[in-house]
Amino acid sequence: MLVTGKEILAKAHQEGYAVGAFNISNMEILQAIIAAAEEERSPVIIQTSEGAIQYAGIDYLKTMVHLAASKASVPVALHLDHGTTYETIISCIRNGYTSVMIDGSHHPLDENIAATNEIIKIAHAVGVSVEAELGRLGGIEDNISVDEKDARLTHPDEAVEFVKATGVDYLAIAIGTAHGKYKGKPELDFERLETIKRLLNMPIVLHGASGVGEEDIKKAVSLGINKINIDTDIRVAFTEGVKAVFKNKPEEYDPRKICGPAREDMKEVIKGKMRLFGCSGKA
Ligand code: TD3
Ligand code: ZN
Repeated sequence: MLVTGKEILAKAHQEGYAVGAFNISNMEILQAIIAAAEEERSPVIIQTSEGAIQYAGIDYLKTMVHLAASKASVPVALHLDHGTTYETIISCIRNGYTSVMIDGSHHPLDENIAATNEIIKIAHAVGVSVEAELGRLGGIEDNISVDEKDARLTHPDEAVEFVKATGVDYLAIAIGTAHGKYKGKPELDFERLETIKRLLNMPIVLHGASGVGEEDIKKAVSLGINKINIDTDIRVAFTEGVKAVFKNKPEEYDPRKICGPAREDMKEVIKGKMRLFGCSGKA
């Protein structure tokens, strides 16, 4: 069934686990995620970036996800990931997304608050949940100073001010993860997470979670992360699956035989994430 992001994440916050938010850009990825959620009896968040909307078309994506959600026996939310333009966000609300992210993290605090509030007023009027982001993702490189680190990562006092001024439903914070493949090992600032969770006492979101070690993910969940965004690990599973098909049979030309095995591989990766995040059995 299709539900709001707030409904899924309020329960995760109360009970102390995280729900996977997986990016889709085609049918096979969506089917892999839904099958994994069904098999794990897990709630799930399906998200599309602005790039995915440009690639597949919002009509295709929303229709596929609405169909999948209506057939699914587990809670499914449809979320806009990293919404940056007013037009895209409003278009998602009109197209039946149940959650949107307004990413004003590159703006100064006051502008981020203003942009977030503009979206919240509209989204909440029609029962759509809102995620915002504070701090800058990108990870901590070896040559970065402590001061620079502190400037990038989410400041706990600013987080309190931001949430008070906006009433956002869940907040994405920067604690040392980065989008895409990691060059070095990510160093997560768990103390910062612990402080922010204690001060805010609301659902907290972790971006750039592909490639983060299992122990670090478990610790982040135990300290209050409730939504975990995964894209790269699924892309890699898809690509490796397709490569394996061609390695065995270079002359293969049936898309079903190329994408089918990759869909199975993605499903297994996603099931593993659900067990790790603690959302298995929570549907
Ligand atoms: O918002 N996203 C997905 C889009 C980022 C493109 O990689 C994430 O936070 C997931 O990040 P990752 O590192 O899993 O791709
Ligand atoms: Zn992200």
